[in-house]
Amino acid sequence: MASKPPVKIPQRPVHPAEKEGGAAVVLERRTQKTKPPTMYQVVMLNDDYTPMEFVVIVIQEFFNKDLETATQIMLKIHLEGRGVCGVYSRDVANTKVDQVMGAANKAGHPLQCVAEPVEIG
Ligand code: TYC
Repeated sequence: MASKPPVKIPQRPVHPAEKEGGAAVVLERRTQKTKPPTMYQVVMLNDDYTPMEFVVIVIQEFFNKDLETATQIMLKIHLEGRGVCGVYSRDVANTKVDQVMGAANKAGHPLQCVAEPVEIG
């Protein structure tokens, strides 16, 4: 039976200074770690024309809320003028806005929603 070729074990990269017998280069850990990405809240706005039922369906469908939670969010928007439907990375938040606006336009409702950065600290 033919013998298997030797297995190559990956070696850590060696700095040329080490090979020369010189001191290895030591990188110090940065004190400031990479900051987490800005998150975006998708805020839905009140208007006088979009039916409450439509808003509840949209919140359930695009923000994965159950009927009770969606109804609470809709009522908050209705009473206070605006309400947060969810918090996401920038791309996901913008996609949610597009989905909501697309569904509202298709149904002929003036429903508006926006993505805004979440303040931290
Ligand atoms: N104010 C609307 C009405 O009375 C309901 C509504 C709620 C509309 C939330 C938009 O984001 C909204 N039919």
